[in-house]
Amino acid sequence: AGSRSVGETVEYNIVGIDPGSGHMEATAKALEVYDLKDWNVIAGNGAAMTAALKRAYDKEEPIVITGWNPHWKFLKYDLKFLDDPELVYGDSEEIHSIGRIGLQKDLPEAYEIFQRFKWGTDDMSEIMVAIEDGTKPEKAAQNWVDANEDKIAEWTSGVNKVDGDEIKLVYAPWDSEIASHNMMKIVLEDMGYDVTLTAVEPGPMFSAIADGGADATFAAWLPITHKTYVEKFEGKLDDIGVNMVGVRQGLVVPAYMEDVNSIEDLKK
Ligand code: PBE
Repeated sequence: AGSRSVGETVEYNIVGIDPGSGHMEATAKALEVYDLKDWNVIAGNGAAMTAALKRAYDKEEPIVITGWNPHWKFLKYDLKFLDDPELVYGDSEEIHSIGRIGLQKDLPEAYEIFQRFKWGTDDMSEIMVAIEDGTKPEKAAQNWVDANEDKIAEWTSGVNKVDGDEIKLVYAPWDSEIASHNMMKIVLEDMGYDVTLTAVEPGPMFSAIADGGADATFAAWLPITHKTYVEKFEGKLDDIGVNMVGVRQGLVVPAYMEDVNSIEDLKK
């Protein structure tokens, strides 16, 4: 294998995820910016991507995926982000909580909680790993909630409970967002809300908030990942605040691919 290029060893394929995700848009751009003409990005979804990663990893075969952190794959496998000197995938990203216009007026208690909502990458990872290990998302989220009363009190203390007010949360079912939305569903239910959780594709996730069909999402990765959506719906989304800092997306390979450390190395 020594004389083969990285591209040859993986048939010039990058294993991507769902078509509307920020990952896919950024990766299409990366192929242009780094002049990777021979390369393709295979669309799929998060589960197909992690299945392909597991197959390759178990045999110590090369693979290039679109990846993000927090994600359980970084705890289960020894992986690395490829350097991105042109910052196509951004540097460090943040996850924002986004509401529909009018949410603060209509559901002020929930809005107050969303303004204060902030947690760490370790918190989200804990729920993600439990789910990957076979715990149901609702149960994994409940376990985290039960173990983190102090943290949740920072978001909810002094906020009045409500009596069955309906609230609709919407999210794209990436592993990270399955964790956060199941967690927030429980927090809101404990505050008296009747919560509907709906998983949709990324485009409909943003359009549902923009047209008022859904109340909030905690899945907006910015400033780069979901820039296009936020610009498309400018003026129709309420950017409530940052719920997590220090998150990252990019191209990811197993650490055993020792000669591949930068996206530029894919050209060799
Ligand atoms: N992700 C995880 C999403 C955002 C959250 C990086 C896979 C994406 O749109 O690419």
